[in-house]
Amino acid sequence: MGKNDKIVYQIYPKSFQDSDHDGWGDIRGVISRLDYLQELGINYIWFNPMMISPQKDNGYDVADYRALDPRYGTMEDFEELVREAKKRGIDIMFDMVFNHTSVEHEWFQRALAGEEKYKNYYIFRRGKGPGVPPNNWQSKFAGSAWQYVEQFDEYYLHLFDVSQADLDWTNPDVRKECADIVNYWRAKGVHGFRFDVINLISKASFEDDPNNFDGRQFYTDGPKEHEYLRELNRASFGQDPESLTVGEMSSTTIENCVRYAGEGTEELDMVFSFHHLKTDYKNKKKWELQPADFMELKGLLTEWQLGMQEKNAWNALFWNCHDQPRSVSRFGNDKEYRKESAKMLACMMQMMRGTPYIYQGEEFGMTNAYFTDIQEYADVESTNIYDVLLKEGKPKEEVLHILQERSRDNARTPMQWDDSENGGFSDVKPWIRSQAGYKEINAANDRSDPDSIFAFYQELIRLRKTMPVVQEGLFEPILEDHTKVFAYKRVLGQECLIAVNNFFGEETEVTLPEATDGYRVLLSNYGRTEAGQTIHLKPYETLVLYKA
Ligand code: TEU
Repeated sequence: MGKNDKIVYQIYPKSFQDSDHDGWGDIRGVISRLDYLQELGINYIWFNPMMISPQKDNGYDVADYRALDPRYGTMEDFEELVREAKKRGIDIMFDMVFNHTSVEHEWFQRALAGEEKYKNYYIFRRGKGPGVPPNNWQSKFAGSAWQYVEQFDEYYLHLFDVSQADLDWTNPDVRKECADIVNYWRAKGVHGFRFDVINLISKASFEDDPNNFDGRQFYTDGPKEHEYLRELNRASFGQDPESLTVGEMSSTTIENCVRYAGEGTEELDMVFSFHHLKTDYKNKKKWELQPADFMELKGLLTEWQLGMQEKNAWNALFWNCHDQPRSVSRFGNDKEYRKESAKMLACMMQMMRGTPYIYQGEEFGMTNAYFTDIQEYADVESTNIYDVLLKEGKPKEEVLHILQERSRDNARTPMQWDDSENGGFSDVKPWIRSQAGYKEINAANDRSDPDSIFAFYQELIRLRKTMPVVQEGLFEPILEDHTKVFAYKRVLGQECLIAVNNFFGEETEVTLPEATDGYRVLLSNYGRTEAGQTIHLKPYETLVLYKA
């Protein structure tokens, strides 16, 4: 499958590099930064959607799957990008948004115009009575998941924004269209595909959620999921031995993921699951804050490592993406221990079994944006929830604080290349404000330090590419009861690697289950060169030991 030595770098194209002075990132901007990515060592780039879109949800509302939004560039620019990336040993992964389309998509427009064929591409249902939607499901972006269409006296389903209408995957024409779109991009030289919320495409039924939750139990990991994925695989990327695929799995289970990403199940190569990124949700609610529950985090990561490994299935390894606040602000300390904790988090994640994903800016410790005014936010989820929380009676200061911790825009601010205007992203006002701290936190500044976070990432990537134990070793948790440290082994034949990670800003001690004779230090964020069986760890210390 060729996934073992892959390291994927995620580019949020709107915020990576502007080359044509419109405050909006573009493909030529990416081309100008390929040398940087080659130096980092990654071998795949995942791009968030760059197709034609009204941008209600930053490109996840696709209006034409085969055309690039001209703000990103032309098809020629894209072809050049594919060639230039390939020269540097880098492949391209595209984002396929197949649970829904924009309501501006031709299919939806033709549906509205009364063409039965296209109406059947979507999920239209009668309401329960005048003004009452078909069921009580809630949109993930707040409010009912149903939108009334007067001329049909029916509602259409939108699990996300009202401008994102869900496709009806029970319709074989829809499934064929999606496979054709994948094949279209394959012909352009794209080998990688990330499938957006792909475990929501099979809806089990349309009944009311009896528990008054959002309805997810009826549309998550639905009855035909595995069948649809196998069909898509066979009809498209499965024909490419070089393909690399990942499914974004919302609120999923290990039981389903061992099939989505199992060896030989002919579905996908790997999955993104999000349970570990909810350990700082109070009562499982995204908009209620609490510090991350370390033991829960450790337990979940361990459970997913073991559960997937047992069935020969494969995880994507990640802390960050365009939907998540920055990990160093969330699970580390973005002030006095920013460098140490950024390195520790990276090492802890990337030495596990799976394929690492690095989100732009993570490689030099970008932090949350800490916007102080609602006007600075662009994300539809953030602006919607702002209104909802105010209506619920929360004071404005508190709501702004919640957004500082939880908004997706924390990850979406312009890439901080250097200390020039807007962090070197653009010389005109960017579509979203640059972070206040870019003069200090930027790639150039980080790299001027011999102990840079960037250099640490380079080393992690080098280990992934060259060491079979990192690629294939079995994961084995150790020190499971330690309340400050996440430690594990990776074992392959005689080879053994031990990773020890202090998650806290205080010193702590560990005693490993075995003597460390024969082990050497492979990686340290404190310049440690040797370690005995008992180790006194510094704040946010990470350490990797290795024995052949
Ligand atoms: O996200 C799916 C998703 O459910 C979440 O990550 C969501 O953004 C968050 O939990 C809301 O609280 C994917 C994309 O990654 C995201 O950017 C899109 O907005 C969404 O699908 C719709 O396409």
